[in-house]
Amino acid sequence: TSLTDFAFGLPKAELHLHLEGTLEPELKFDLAARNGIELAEKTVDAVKATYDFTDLTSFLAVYYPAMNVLQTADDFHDLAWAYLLRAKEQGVVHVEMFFDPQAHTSRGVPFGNVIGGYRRAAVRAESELGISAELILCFLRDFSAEHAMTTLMEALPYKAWIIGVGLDSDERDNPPGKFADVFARAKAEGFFLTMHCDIDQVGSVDNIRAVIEEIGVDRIDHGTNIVEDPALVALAKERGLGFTTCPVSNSFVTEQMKADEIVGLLREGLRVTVNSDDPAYFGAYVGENYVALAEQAGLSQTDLVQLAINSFEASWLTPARRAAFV
Ligand code: ES4
Ligand code: ZN
Repeated sequence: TSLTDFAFGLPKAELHLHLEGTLEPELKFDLAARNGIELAEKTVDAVKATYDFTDLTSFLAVYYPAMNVLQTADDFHDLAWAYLLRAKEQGVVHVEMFFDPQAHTSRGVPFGNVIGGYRRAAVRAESELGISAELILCFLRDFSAEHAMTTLMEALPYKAWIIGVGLDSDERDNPPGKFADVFARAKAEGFFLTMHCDIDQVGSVDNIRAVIEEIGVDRIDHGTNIVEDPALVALAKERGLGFTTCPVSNSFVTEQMKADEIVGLLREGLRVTVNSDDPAYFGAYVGENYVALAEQAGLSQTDLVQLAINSFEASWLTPARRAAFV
């Protein structure tokens, strides 16, 4: 349809994308063969049959074990490169990609393999695809604050390759304040800050308040439960905070896309963006997320243009580089 063509053709930034969430079953088989790993599921259909998520916990229980096939720098490069080729087809011209180093270092993979491979793909994207690509180091919130701090120290030699830090994984009993010191140190080192405030988590709106008022984030990942507190919505608007929403992801980890919340915030003038989160698992890359939201909420082409403009305005591009896009 023309809506699909329009959505895919729009130049856009993707700001909420987990590289480990781009592992398609076909590449998983290739990497397993290369590394001599035996997989329980033998066919693409058998792998996809395990993508039967009802909430965040059941998603994460599939997501982490799949990463065992990622071992060498080439593996990480190939994963990111496959994503960047898909992103190109979806109109992505700038991307800020999350990666989860602790999911790899905790199973014995050197930090350098992870970032070395990802960085090589990011550099290649600029020269071969015309996509500017940056990396955001995400801490796992169900690991300790000490482990996060150790990971931040491991990352400092690679500071020039990392634009910001984030926080993901299981939000229950792992509120933002647990990582206040880590994020204060990251800010002092010059990193931009963002944190996940996942959909409908216990105490979600309290966590959103904390990331804004206590952590001082530059952006919020998901965060649409902010609609429960109009005063906080007003503050986020005043600060021009970006929200990286992921409609199709929402429909997997809750029962719906949360289109009313996303579009409501967009209409109120907040810097709402649309992204794919874990596209290999949720079956939708960023263009498909624009289309899904547009169809669900009856968005116009003008609305889609606003979402694309927001994606650059909420990005961490320097003003000079941003001006090349908007
Ligand atoms: C994630 Cl949907 C979601 N929530 C929290 N952490 C994540 N890591 C990858 N996808
Ligand atoms: Zn996410």
